[in-house]
Amino acid sequence: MQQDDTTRLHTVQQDDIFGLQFRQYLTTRRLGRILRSLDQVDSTNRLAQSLASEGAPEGTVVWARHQTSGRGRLGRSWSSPAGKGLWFSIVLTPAVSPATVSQIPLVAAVAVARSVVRVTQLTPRIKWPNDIMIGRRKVCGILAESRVQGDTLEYVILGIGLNTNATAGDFPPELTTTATSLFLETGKPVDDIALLANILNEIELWYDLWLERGFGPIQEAWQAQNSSRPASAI
Ligand code: BT5
Repeated sequence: MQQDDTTRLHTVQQDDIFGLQFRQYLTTRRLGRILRSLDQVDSTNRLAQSLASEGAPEGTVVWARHQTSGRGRLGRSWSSPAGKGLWFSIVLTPAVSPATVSQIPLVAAVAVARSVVRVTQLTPRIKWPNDIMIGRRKVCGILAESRVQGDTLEYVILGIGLNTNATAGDFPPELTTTATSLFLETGKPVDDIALLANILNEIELWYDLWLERGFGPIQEAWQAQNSSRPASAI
């Protein structure tokens, strides 16, 4: 772990205001029970990876208000303006074959899309395999990075970037016609703490379902989400 990560790491305690508010909404057994909250980090995926390699338990979440080097897939970057979105990563240690790891972004996409529907009444669409779109604009990107030793999956870092309160001027010029945020779509400010807890609740439900019953229910939910039916009707 880099030195400045350690100095800025903060584990949410029951007794601080942020922790109380977050825990009021959180109904999970594992996800988010350990939450590392930072003002700034290069990449929450990079820090979560470092924590996982030091033995951080399943469900550990790293959340930053600002990422200076947020990453996408294949070396692409993820724009993460301060306080304008949810930029977070979850440590997962599923007892599954490494071959099934590619399903995890879709598990997360189904869960995030359902939370977005519940909180905003918007109708997001999941673009295979890891984007959530509102109309033709991207509101959320998902990046799963895993560590495999031999045939064993050691951990997966599930990184999620969701534009919540960003306005058009918060995006770099190349994204102004392709990106959107929940605020831009609804005109209403988003309570990031409540939404983060809500998303973690939903991811745990779908992740447990996936562990128990495999990809079938996820695929059905994805297809239903992308048909004209609202996700709440699934
Ligand atoms: C993704 O990659 O969409 C995965 C993004 C994952 C970001 C999260 S934030 C928390 C965690 N920590 C990290 O360091 N990363 C994860 P990809 O499919 O490769 O899409 C990247 C492309 O999306 C870029 O090349 C841009 O075109 C576009 N993009 C970048 N930032 C965006 C934003 N904020 N909103 C919408 N589109 C964006």
